[in-house]
Amino acid sequence: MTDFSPCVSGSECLLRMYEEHHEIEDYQKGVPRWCTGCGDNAILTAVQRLCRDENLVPEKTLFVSGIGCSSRLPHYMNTYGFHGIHGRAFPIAEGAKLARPDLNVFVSTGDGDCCSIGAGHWIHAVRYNMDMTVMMHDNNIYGLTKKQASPTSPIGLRTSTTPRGSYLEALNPLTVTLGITNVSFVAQAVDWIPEVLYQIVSAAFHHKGFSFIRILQRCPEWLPGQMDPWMHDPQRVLLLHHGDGIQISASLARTYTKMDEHDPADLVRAREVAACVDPVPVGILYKNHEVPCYEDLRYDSRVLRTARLVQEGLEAEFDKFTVWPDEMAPA
Ligand SMILES: Cc1ncc(C[n+]2csc(CCOP(=O)(O)OP(=O)(O)O)c2C)c(N)n1
Ligand code: SF4
Ligand SMILES: [Mg+2]
Repeated sequence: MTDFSPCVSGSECLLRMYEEHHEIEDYQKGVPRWCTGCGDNAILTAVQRLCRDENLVPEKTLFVSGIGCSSRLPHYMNTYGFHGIHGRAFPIAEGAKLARPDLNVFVSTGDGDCCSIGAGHWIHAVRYNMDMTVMMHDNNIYGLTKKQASPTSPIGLRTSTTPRGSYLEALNPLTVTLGITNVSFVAQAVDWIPEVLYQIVSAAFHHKGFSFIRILQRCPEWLPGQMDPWMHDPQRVLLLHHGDGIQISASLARTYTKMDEHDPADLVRAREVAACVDPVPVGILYKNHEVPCYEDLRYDSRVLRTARLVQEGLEAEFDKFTVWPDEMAPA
């Protein structure tokens, strides 16, 4: 909240308000290049709203991504951003968080980026449990590279790499994440229910630890109609609600009548719910505040890795390998 008490003049108050209070436009940048109807637009809107509602300082906020349509998200945030390399969003985000634990770190990754090339990093990132909000945009396909099968493509899906239909059962990112040591937050959202998507992104942001959200995301360009069965039939969506999870508004309850009270502290039940694909469970599956964050184990998080500290550390390391002329050698 803005503190006006020490202001010496009205103009200073106004200046302070201008500096400290942010509108949604303050987080918006450029015009998204995603296709019309792409679910990535809804995800972008949800995080921009969250930044506005939490009044996040843009200079203390970082969006990291890998490669893919979904990974373009940092370009549209007026914060710091790192459009990384394919499958490597997690190690980049982890490095940033370790060096600068004061930053709000968000990650956007695709189903290919996270579950194919980045799968090794995904497993270890869950185990390291560093404090960041992860949005896995799952459109069941490689969108950017024009319709190759991804690990989450359903069996039988015809793609450019599986013209006769994919042969394997889809990987379930929720059950995988829930099986990894130190898992601390897992949720599922869908791009077409913005009210719940927003609540989940907000809960993930407030959870201290690695908050993994799988978001079912429409790709009308390569898989038109892929999510229609769930989007057009509210009976095929199971809303998970709880005092420590998401709240269902009266208007939402009128449309989505299939609901379950699910306690996010119950890991065994979370794994059962996560295995269900129809109806698709939407809500917070698991939350555990007790898992330590790697950055807290490694460092006193109050010590910021400032440019000066980093430079001193690097110089000390280089000095170990310096061959000094005799007269200059340190005593
Ligand atoms: C090392 C490497 N391998 C392959 C690629 C090509 N490539 C770019 S994006 C992509 C898949 C993207 O799919 P996904 O992560 O699901 O993102 P989407 O485009 O669907 O949002 C691939 C294979 C690459 N850029 N780098
Ligand atoms: S190709 Fe698919 S995922 Fe990529 S921008 Fe278009 S609709 Fe979105
Ligand atoms: Mg994809």
